Amino acid sequence: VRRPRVAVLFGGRSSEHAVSCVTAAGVLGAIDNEKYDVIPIGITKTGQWVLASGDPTTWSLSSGQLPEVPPSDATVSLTGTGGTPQLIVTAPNQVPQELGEVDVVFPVLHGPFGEDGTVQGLLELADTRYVGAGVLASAVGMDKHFMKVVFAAAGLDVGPYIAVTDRQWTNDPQTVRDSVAALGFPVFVKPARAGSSMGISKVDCLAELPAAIEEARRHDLKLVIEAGISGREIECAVLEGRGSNVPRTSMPGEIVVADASHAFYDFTAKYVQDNAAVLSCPADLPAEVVTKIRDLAAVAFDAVSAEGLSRVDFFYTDEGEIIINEINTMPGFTPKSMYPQMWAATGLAYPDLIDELLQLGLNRKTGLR
Ligand code: G1L
Repeated sequence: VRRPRVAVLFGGRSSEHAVSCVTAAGVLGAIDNEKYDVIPIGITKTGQWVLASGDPTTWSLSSGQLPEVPPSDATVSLTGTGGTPQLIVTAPNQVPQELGEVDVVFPVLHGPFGEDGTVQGLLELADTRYVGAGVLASAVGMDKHFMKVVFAAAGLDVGPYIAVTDRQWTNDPQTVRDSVAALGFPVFVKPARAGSSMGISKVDCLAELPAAIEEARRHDLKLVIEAGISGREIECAVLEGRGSNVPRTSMPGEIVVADASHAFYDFTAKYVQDNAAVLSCPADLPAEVVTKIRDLAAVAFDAVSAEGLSRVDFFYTDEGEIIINEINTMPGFTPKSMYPQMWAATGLAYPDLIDELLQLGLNRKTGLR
């Protein structure tokens, strides 16, 4: 029997193109090539799908430059055939080249057109199995408003917040201001749907609100405004169970912000300034709190019907409350990222984690779920 064919899909029309490339370098470097037939597929910044074979370190940060998928005159496409998804390369004036069937896609794509369910929908249409959350869970995981609605309905403690639509801010800003004042300060103003921590500001008084709202609205016209919660930032990694088993959870980790100039764990801390925020895993917590957080992480995973993997982020307050902040269905995934680090601290190394995800993807049911 032939080895399962894995297409790693990365790059893309996102401001975080380079993050995706660097992540793909990590994944490509850790997949067992004896066990899987790996086809790297890059998506250029303008959206062209191209073959990205060759040395995976091309996509790493080692060159000192931000990696980028270069355009090519050969375009890759994925076609549904009613059961066996095929990869085809087409170039001008050439006979289309068939790369053959794809058994599973590993989508390493950020933000809009990547982790919001759109790529997942494309893969569904082409009858293609893939790693990670499906269309709905991806879309819910991308929308901080609907995420909270779903979490609250599942009995999770989401903390005080309001959602602000374009229409509300345009037609009735006074009601928005009143609702924010009722939350108390500080508040955090966030685009409802945006990659990473983009467009987020901390607001300490009403006078600062309009500028924060306009900044967030550059990323999305729907916003969430959350009451600031003072507490420790605790994260937990969730991995779908094998077969019909319940989700597996890692030891919780704690985000320790080393550099005080970062008011909160922001984009720079995550991707640029490696030392600004560090993960301490396992977090120093009482055993019963660890158990509670792991249980809540699994509840959050199931609440959005996640598949494959998710990172669930909480606040643990001085009063002992565990408040859910968000779920990330496509968490940072380089070997140094929080999600793989939490699994490593729980006894599952990066290459084994990737193997586990590929197996879950290969065993995915297409169509009816
Ligand atoms: F395929 C998985 F496993 F579902 C997967 C895909 C993508 C896990 C994690 C990621 N992460 C990312 O793509 C990113 C958030 C690093 C952006 Cl590139």
